[in-house]
Amino acid sequence: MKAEAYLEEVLAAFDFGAPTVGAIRFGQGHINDTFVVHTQPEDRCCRRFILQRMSAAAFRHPDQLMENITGVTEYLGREIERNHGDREREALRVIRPRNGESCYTDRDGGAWRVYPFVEGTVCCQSAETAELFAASGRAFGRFQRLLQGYPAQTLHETIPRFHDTEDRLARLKAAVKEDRLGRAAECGREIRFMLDREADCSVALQALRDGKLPLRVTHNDTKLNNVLMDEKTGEGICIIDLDTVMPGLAINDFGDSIRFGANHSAEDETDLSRVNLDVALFDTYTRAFLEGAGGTLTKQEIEYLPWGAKLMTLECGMRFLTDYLEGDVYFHISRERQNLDRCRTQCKLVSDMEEHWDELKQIVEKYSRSM
Ligand code: ADP
Ligand code: GN1
Ligand code: MG
Repeated sequence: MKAEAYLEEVLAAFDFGAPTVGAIRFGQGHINDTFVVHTQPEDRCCRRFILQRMSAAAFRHPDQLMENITGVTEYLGREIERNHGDREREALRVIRPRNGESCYTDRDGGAWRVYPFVEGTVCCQSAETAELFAASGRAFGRFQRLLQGYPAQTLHETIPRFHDTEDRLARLKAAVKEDRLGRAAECGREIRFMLDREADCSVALQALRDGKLPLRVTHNDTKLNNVLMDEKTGEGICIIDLDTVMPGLAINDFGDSIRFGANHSAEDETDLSRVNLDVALFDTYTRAFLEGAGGTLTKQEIEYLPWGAKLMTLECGMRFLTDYLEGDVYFHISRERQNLDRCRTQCKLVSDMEEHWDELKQIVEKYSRSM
């Protein structure tokens, strides 16, 4: 059922500290149902909260997911304080429902959570300026650094095999074979594009298996719109969307940001001539990410950064295509063929990365040498 149908029940389950005056849909995430809740305290102006129904299609165990998020946000809060930061602004904080759990389960089993709205920030859908993109890179690099000491083994795998690119390809092949909706015929070019890159799908995983890349606590969904930027200074303030914080590869956190931000087009742009990898933005982000990570990454991780970019883009393309073939059951869509269009932009970006591969390698070498 649509999330709106539960709002009355859910709003009553939390103590917002003042009467609520409404909840409206908010943001441009593809996964959760997000609302902004307005309250009206008697003596002060309106306070806002973020209310989210976690996607049941994406997350099978919301309790485990919330255990990860409460653990990570409390840890981040302490680290931020230790660094003399403002934990209320720089880290999310889970507001528990009246029953004391970490989230509220509605009458049909939907899981809902609340965070304070981080005020005075903006959420960008594209890298409007290189400075903003750099700010997001520093924030994601810092995230990596702050969580360096977090006990990774205590984290649940909220989505099994999330960035297992080999498995993503296997799932695409299965969807093509089943072709539930008869859509495979119109995606011949995209399917071939993915199959032609089967060997690539193993590059990072093999490096992990060989001990060349370490497992770290990673965010795993480092789109530009998952970092809130200070509306005045443009600084990356708070990393949000912590649903996929799990043990993973730092190169994937780097790579997903490049996939989404190092270009000037929307993820579902239909005019592919407008979809181009911006190598200068790749350079900008690399420098900022490494600066934020402050020595956390090994030389080998830095060397593999271009692979992170290519693999996250290829994998995301496969996921959009799989979802299109399966009937758009995972990524929210607002129009027909949106997931196919999203897949096509990813293919275009992968091609661009291949074309500029030597330049990308030179950029990371340049920063690796200067570290
Ligand atoms: P999804 O997984 O669906 O992307 P997100 O957790 O990223 O969900 O939230 C969707 C959008 O809601 C974000 O892109 C951002 O605009 C907004 N948002 C989420 N949390 C906060 C917060 N604490 N303060 C302000 N805005 C937020
Ligand atoms: C989803 O949740 P959101 O909108 O930030 C997805 C990412 C994809 C992204 C593509 C949990 O991100 O993995 O890369 O869409 N999140 C999940 O835009 O699957
Ligand atoms: Mg998001």
